[in-house]
Amino acid sequence: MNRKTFLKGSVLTTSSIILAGANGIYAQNIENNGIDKLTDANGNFLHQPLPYGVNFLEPYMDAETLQLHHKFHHGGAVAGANKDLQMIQKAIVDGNMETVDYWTKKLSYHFSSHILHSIFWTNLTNKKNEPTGELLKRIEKSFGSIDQLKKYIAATAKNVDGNGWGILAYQPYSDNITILQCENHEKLTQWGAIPLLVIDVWEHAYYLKYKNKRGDFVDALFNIINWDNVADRLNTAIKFV
Ligand code: MN3
Repeated sequence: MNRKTFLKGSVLTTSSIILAGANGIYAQNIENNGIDKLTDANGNFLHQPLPYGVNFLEPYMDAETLQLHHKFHHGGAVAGANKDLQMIQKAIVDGNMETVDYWTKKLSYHFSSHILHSIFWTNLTNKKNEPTGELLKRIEKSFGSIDQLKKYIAATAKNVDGNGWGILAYQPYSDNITILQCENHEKLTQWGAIPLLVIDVWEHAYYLKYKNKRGDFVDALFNIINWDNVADRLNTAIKFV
């Protein structure tokens, strides 16, 4: 079965799957409607297991950081988002609008964290690969070259004030790829933008191994970016919007 046939067949599945891509094994986590599976049948947020073992991204991302990051930071966001949903439902039932600002902001923060972390794990691999196809075409159109894009998104991530993310997104309203410098998990976005590649620069993402050297961590990440996954995300975004 070639990769195209496999991808076509995979639209029938509803859980995370591992595909053998052109450049090696990589994680594919996009559902048949083009959206990652982040909730269960009742609409409660799901914390999916990592698509690989905790040693998979060594030495660039150490096992201890990956384990703590996924279990407690991502897991905490999922638990938080579920609580926020319950509290909003309770406020509606109770007719209590006093707390609406608080829980709405909390949900935006926690759910955005859940979305970005879910994408982040699939954006990483231990097989070196480079952008191809439509992704490469779009990168060259918008940024000149892959090296220029890497420089731009690296600087964007390194320069986040406090905790946040560097993000490459597809913006359907301009049919273009764009860079975002996200603060926390939910600030400084553009409406409609669909994240393709996300770089977590919260201190919890790197401090155990890289200490205060955020720049070294961001540079190291370029050894483990799963460009096949980024390309799949772009193709899916273009197809489904
Ligand atoms: Mn994080």
